[in-house]
Amino acid sequence: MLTRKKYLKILVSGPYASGKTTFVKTLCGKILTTEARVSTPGEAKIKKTTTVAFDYGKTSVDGVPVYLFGTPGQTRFQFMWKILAYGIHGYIYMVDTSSVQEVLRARALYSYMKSIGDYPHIIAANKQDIEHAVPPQTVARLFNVPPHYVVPLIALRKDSAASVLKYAVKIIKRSQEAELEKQALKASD
Ligand SMILES: Nc1nc2c(ncn2[C@@H]2O[C@H](COP(=O)(O)OP(=O)(O)OP(=O)(O)O)[C@@H](O)[C@H]2O)c(=O)[nH]1
Ligand SMILES: [Mg+2]
Repeated sequence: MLTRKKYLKILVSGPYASGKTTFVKTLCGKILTTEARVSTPGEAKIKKTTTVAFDYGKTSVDGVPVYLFGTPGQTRFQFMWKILAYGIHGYIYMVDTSSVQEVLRARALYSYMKSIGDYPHIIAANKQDIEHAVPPQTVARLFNVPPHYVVPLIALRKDSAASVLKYAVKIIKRSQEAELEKQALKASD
């Protein structure tokens, strides 16, 4: 049975190099990371290190402690997503919007994320500071989701990261309230 939580566990998932670790770091400062050198030549061209297990950071939103878990992005570590999803209240799906190709790559993995469980979530259209970044409304269209699912993000900036997290918490809380209401109605039948 769902009860009101005193904390929130939120997963930050998404493809390789979409900005998951950056997001957790920007919000939480000092975090636990498991970065290792990228060994795949193609991927090493993009950046030198990658998350191999998870990122972990703690912050709070309106006094509620929030535990953030960032997934690895490389497909060979994808099995970690299910493990990290244990006990989550919702997730933020990170998309690199620097090109349409990246957005389409993210779309395929989004189906995988949804197959893990039907959790409340939002899609973060990251790297909006890059010239000609794909706008959030186009991401929503390509992902075939309502526009309010997708929010703009520059994970390098604290104010932007904080407002995306705040929005995610709002969506999660709203979904929890709706679930509690449903349970209360059932109990009164
Ligand atoms: N311009 C720009 N670059 C960003 C932004 N967020 C992240 N980056 C860059 O994108 C690259 C990948 O960032 P990471 O945070 O390592 O991405 P990740 O999703 O954790 O990567 P993996 O764990 O390897 O899947 C880094 O070079 C970041 O500096 C952003 O908002 N704008
Ligand atoms: Mg990472």
